[in-house]
Amino acid sequence: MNEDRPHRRYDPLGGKWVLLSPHRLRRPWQGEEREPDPSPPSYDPECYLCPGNKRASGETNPDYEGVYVFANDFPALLPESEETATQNDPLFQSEPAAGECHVICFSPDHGKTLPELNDTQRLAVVDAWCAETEKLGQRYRNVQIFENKGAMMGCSNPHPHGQIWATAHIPDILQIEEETQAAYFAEQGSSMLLDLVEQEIAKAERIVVNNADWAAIVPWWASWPFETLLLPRFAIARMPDLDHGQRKSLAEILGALTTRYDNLFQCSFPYSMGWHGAPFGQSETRHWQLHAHFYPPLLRSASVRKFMVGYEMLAEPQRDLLPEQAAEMLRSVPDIHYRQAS
Ligand code: H2U
Ligand code: ZN
Repeated sequence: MNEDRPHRRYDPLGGKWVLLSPHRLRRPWQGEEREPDPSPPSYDPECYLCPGNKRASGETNPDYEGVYVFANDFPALLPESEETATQNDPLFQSEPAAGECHVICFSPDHGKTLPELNDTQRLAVVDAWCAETEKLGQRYRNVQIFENKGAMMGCSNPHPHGQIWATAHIPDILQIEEETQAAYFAEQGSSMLLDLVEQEIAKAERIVVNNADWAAIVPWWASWPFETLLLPRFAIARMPDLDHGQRKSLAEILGALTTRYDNLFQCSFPYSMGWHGAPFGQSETRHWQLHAHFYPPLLRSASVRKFMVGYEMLAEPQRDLLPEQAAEMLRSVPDIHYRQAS
């Protein structure tokens, strides 16, 4: 295949196509010349997530020292209480949606996001993700862990934090991944993402970083310019099943990946990231492989982003930069965070 020519690549996990137009932008570029962002303060008296500060609800945060999880004051979902009727009209269907929303502060330090925390602090975040998933998984089918980072992604506050939404229903994207992985397992007799991670490590062209347990790749079918998929190299369906060693190596690779993101354009790299694992209450999970998606919006600099508009909204995602080039760019930046280096 001539990869300089427009072509489409298939996403076997998401069950969709992406259009590649690499001839539009053949060579990798350097980020614009600019001053690196200054470090934010480690405490902001106006921040509703800093320790000891008042939240919008009027509640005061404790003087927390590590990770701090609290029930979202403006939850998108409510625990099952009043029955909302299911409606089966073919044109106007509806069903009740019960759930819970929590906020997770990664650190009391207002100015340190994942790449600037140390491995012990990142491990505490991983442990909290596992504990919350395990707890909520006893009551809900899906526990969605995610982090919205940066104003460009609509994040309301720079304090390092993520969110956890647990739902009684299985959301659409999880349902698609359930079906694509189950179909692959039925046809191939093996796990799609376990097969993929070993092939990607052997090929090496789309790897960003890897260690003995994990690999971060720019997927063959990535639609965002610097999109990555974080994959375990061992079979595992759900986050709470990670053992201590696998959590430690996860904390390390999370640091390595997000450091490379920040170093690419010397800015606090915006993204939405989140974890996907087997829905709870389902015993057959051999086809399911835990993984995280990182979707960063930036394209050529700290301020120039890719817009998913026009053709993307109406037809299918399109990209110019090859995933192989994006992986190469992320591999070639230093592995020490630029703020620590300067
Ligand atoms: P972002 O991750 O998009 O910045 O959202 C932060 C969440 O924090 C958001 O869901 C919640 C908002 O509802 N929040 C509180 O629970 N309490 C507050 O005092 C402000 C924000
Ligand atoms: Zn803060």
